[in-house]
Amino acid sequence: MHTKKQISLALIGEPRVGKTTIVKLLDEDARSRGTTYQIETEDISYTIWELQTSSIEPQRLEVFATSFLKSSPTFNRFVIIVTDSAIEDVNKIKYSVKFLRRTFPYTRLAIIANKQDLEERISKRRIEKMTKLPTLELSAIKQFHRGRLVDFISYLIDDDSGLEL
Ligand SMILES: Nc1nc2c(ncn2[C@@H]2O[C@H](COP(=O)(O)OP(=O)(O)OP(=O)(O)O)[C@@H](O)[C@H]2O)c(=O)[nH]1
Ligand SMILES: [Mg+2]
Repeated sequence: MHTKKQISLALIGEPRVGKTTIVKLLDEDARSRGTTYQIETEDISYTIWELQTSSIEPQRLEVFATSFLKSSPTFNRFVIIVTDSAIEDVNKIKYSVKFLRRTFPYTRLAIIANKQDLEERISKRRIEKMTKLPTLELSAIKQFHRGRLVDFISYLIDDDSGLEL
């Protein structure tokens, strides 16, 4: 029997940084199932979680972390910190990384430096130097950036993402 690989991605970040726009860039028809989106490809079933950091109360984060960790196989889950790449938000990341590492053990972390089309954005190079985490520069409102996002996901999951199109 052919079983699909299950991948879970959590997009975590401050309000309005572009988390939902990123999901829609991947698949404009992504089906929302309450707090998650589902994207099906031929070989992979993606569950994408969105979590707004400013609404994190310890208790809510605990609920989120518990269900995220429980519902995803250890080596197939990823936490992606989304930033709008403005200095104020990027400065918060160093702290969030430490915190997220503790909250999501054995989970690969990465960063999406979104809104690169706007003025005064922090570069991938600076963010990677600061966090030691793989970082993607993106403008999620630009349809032609979809390929970069798909490539980044393939790189993270170390496989063909099946999301080309
Ligand atoms: N200029 C620019 N605007 C963007 C980009 N990505 C998203 N936006 C805009 O930013 C706003 C917020 O985007 P959302 O995707 O709703 O952000 P979110 O992180 O899901 O927000 P919450 O769910 O409220 O936490 C929208 O008006 C988007 O069109 C980008 O790369 N560049
Ligand atoms: Mg949203």
